[in-house]
Amino acid sequence: MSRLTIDPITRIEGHLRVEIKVEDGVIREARCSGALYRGIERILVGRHPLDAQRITTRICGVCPLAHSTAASLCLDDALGLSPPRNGQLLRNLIYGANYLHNHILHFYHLSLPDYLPAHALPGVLSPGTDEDRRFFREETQELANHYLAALKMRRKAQELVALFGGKMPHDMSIVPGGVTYRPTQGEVAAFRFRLREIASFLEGTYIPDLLLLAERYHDYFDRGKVGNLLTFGCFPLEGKRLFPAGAILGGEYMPLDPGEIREGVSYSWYSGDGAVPPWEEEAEPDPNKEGGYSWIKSPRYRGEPCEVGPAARAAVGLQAGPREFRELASDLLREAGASPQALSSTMGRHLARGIETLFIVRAMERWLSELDLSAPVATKYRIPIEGKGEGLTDAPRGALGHWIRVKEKRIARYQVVSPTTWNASPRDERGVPGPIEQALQGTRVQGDGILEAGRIVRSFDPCLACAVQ
Ligand code: NFE
Repeated sequence: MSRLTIDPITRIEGHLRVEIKVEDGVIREARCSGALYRGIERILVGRHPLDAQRITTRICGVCPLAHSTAASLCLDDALGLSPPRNGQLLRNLIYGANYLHNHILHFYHLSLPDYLPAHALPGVLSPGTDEDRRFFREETQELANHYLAALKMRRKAQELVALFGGKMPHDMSIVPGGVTYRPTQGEVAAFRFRLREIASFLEGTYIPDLLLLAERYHDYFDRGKVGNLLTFGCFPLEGKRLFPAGAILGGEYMPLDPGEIREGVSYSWYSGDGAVPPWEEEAEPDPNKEGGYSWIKSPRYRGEPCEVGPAARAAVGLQAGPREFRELASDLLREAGASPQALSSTMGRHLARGIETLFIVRAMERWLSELDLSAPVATKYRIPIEGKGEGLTDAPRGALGHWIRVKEKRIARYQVVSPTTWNASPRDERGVPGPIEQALQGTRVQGDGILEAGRIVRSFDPCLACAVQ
């Protein structure tokens, strides 16, 4: 049996360490490890409740809007607030822009290098091998050109955030009760212009590139599978979410019951054992814990490890989403020659990201046209002496939850369970591996496994800055 440690396996977004054991050309065992402790939840205790939104946006430079949104939903709940329709639309537009940025970044800059020869992208961290390259020379050149074009599109997506939300990465706009800023007519026009440019890039470049990748690497619809899927849904408007919440366990769709979320630390460097609801968790850091191999905890839904992210949103959307989504997802699945069951796979995740990126950009064009620039964008609030709140949304990488307890007008407890906590979690108290570990185990590999493991793990778009708090 050979043993390989890939550290870091992530191109940016913190350091994820993955260890695989390969025997007879198959990954027999995989372990994911988050090597950095943050302590953000502890920093929050004793502070003013509104600090939760300002501080948690600093968790991550890639998805700060996700934490801004989850914290604001959490404080909306604790303070009993309902943002006006205009505030909801603006929140969705700002957050949607961050989704567009994240998915273009993931496809072109974090994943494509896994499939292109190293010489095509000089200076980019390559998997260390040029095996299994399946594009013609002209296609390789074109994809490398699109790698550069995508950098411009990312800048435009960041400009969208800046127009309504303030300069990235620290938006100043999404707050409890709505947003802080009512854009001008000119800013709406500037937003619309950039959004159309991004939509053209998605339709004319990203989706064709994605379908080409899916065609050449079609076998990756059978690699890196998980099975159980979970989403909290996202982009609420008047009580309905553009992507519905729900789970698929053992192939069965079910609506979300947040009371079924537990977080365990059996193999994590924290005191304690067993699994508790996040809002009751009191685990203390314990770097010398016997059997521990990660700072990431092990969230479970109904006791099961669940993959979160675009595959979960697409699979649940196909069951319970709007008709436009079901049609778009079915069309692109058909074009890629894949079934809905193949969404939870290496290539399925890439395809699901493409489907939702198109769906989101179309929804954003609609939301923009619905803005009323003379109507309020926020509601007033009062800090309660005691209270509790829950903020559930989906971040680009999957289900994100924030939970708060307020006592004497101060934060008594704050918990964050982020997408990569779900996906990169270690084994739980029953010894069941986390989703990425499951996706790796059983995979047939050519050499030492570095190529296949990189492609599989990076299809989840792991972010370690978010995974450990
Ligand atoms: Ni740091 Fe994030 C997203 C969140 S992933 S990128 O998407 O929350 O754990």
